[in-house]
Amino acid sequence: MGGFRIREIRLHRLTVPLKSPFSTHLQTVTERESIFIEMVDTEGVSGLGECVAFSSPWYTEETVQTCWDALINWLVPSIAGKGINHPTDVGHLFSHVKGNRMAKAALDQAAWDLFAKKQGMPLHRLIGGVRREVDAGVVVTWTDTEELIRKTEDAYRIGYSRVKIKIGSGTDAEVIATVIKQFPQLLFFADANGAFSNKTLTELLAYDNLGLALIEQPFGEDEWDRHAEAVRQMSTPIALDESIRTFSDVENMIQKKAGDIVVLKPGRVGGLTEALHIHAYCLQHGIPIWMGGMIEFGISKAHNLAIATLPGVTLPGDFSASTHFWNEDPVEPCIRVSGGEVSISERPGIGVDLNHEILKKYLIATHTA
Ligand code: OSB
Ligand code: MG
Repeated sequence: MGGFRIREIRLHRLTVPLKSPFSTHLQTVTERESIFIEMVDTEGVSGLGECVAFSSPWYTEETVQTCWDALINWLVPSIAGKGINHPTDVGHLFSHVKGNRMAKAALDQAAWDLFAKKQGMPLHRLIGGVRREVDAGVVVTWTDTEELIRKTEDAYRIGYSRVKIKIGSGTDAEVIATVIKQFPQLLFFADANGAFSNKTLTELLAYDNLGLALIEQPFGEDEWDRHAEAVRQMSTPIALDESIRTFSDVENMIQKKAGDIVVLKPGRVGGLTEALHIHAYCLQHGIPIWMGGMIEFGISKAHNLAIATLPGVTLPGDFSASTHFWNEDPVEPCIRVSGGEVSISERPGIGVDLNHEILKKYLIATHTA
């Protein structure tokens, strides 16, 4: 019941400028390139997915171009015209393609959205969500203390209850301590994106006992032992982001005690099917999860919001209003933050549609199969 047969898969490749540059020690992002997937079944029902790779490999090995190639040459052809009884079938149809998880995730997501629509059910209900509202959280990038304080104050005024501050190897821990003291009502995360990779643990220890709710990814993605040492020596919880590329990375984290918390990015681990697998495993092991962001559009954010309604997703994720990054997000409705929360759509599927008017302004290529 509720299965479908794929009639057509449309790829929309687009580039949208960010409202303001997103600068970290790794990269400055000024425009966001992406691939949207529209999967249409024989009855004309469609599902949406979004590829979260970046234009260049500064954050992950995959890029928009590697995803575009993998999708067109291998992934789309292996599911075109196929009957799908359940979205978990999609992963099996990809079993002959190694890696390329970001490309796979976009199709996996589209299949889940389509499947939920066929059931006439919102995705969050289909997967067992327990919340109708999700806490909003915003990320702050900054170059000087003044900018950090101004942006934190803006976040507080808009109603965010959680602020994620990007830190780099040159960041002064005292500055972070000052901001935390200035906004006692806010929950603070610090995201290092591996900046402590060529530093000593002593330098990281300066960030302990500042009042941070967690420190995200202090070391490199493969530095399990160094993360385990940080977990042993610090009272601030360590959350792993870049290190969590697959289910077995989560097993590794738990076995090696290399992290206290998982930052889940479904678009990076291969999609919702793999994300649900990780979620169930973390719940079983008492490991908190929160939903990470990658400067996405409303399709990926809607998929992530559905997962954020699950039990055990207890910490506020990277869910800011669409207007935080975008003048125009090519989907509707846009994400709104009200009273520090985002409400979850009760429409079937992920609850967002393409805004073709906006999309066509930013399209750079299309492919239909
Ligand atoms: O490390 O969480 C990260 C953006 C791009 C790549 C990596 C990261 C981020 C963010 C943005 O921190 C969070 C968001 O989308 O709100
Ligand atoms: Mg991160």
